[in-house]
Amino acid sequence: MATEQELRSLFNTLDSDQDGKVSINELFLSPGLSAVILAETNTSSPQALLAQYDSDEDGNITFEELKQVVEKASNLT
Ligand SMILES: [Ca+2]
Ligand SMILES: [Ca+2]
Repeated sequence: MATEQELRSLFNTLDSDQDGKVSINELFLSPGLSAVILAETNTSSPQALLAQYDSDEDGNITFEELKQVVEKASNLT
């Protein structure tokens, strides 16, 4: 379960270069944090996570994309 605030905080931590997008490299560089997201969304790998989150397929996850997936998973309270 996650609130939008928690999600934002998680996103900011994942976005280590602070460009407003989480790339696949940033997911790999943050294994502990990506594990939290993996648990929230029932995906099995950073690649699967990116494929699921990246709705416009530009190779990066924006906060809006992250939020949409968590909302779909009904984990956003
Ligand atoms: Ca980034
Ligand atoms: Ca995207």
